[in-house]
Amino acid sequence: MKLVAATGNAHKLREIRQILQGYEVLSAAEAGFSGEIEETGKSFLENALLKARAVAYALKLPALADDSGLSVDALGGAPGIYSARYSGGGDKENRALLLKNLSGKEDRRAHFCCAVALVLPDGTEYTAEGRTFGTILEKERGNGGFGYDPLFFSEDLQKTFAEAAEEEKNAVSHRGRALLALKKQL
Ligand code: ITT
Repeated sequence: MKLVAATGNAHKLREIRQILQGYEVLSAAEAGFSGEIEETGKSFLENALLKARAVAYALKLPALADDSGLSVDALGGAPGIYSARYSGGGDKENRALLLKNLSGKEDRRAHFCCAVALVLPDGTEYTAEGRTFGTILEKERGNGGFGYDPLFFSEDLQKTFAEAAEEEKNAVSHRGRALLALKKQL
């Protein structure tokens, strides 16, 4: 099956391609999509659907979107759906703000959430969600991954996602679990 990944995030695209081996996954740019999609949804699922629909209908090809983020217990679930835009800067600034907002807090529990949506040009929609649990360290560890990975100590792996090999992360990650659940429906 050929599908377009409705994402502008190159790290996500790389993980989606590794997880969905056997599928031909084109980037939105490769498929000729250059539009901007405003993420106005109130949940991961709403935003994933919004992105997948925009690309599927514009290109008339099956489109897969991922909306994801980090929820920190002691911060009432923040940054949540605003994870990418948390600090107004990039990944590094987002991690610095997270550490600042958690300074002095004992409860470091957190989880990543991922909603995926696959929309076909005829309007058929498939969705799935995945989660993965861990804690937020006080200092970064590891050079792999992206986003909050160097601070996220995975309960499953007993190391940070940035210290894990790509296949190790994908086997337990929110994205890996969401895409596996989606694949089962196809
Ligand atoms: P697209 O909307 O174009 O797909 P985006 O990066 O804006 O790209 P989101 O709105 O879904 O995507 O925001 C996801 C953010 O959540 C991402 O930028 C990271 O900060 C964080 N995040 C999601 N999955 C992650 C992962 O596996 N590891 C680390 N951080 C992650």
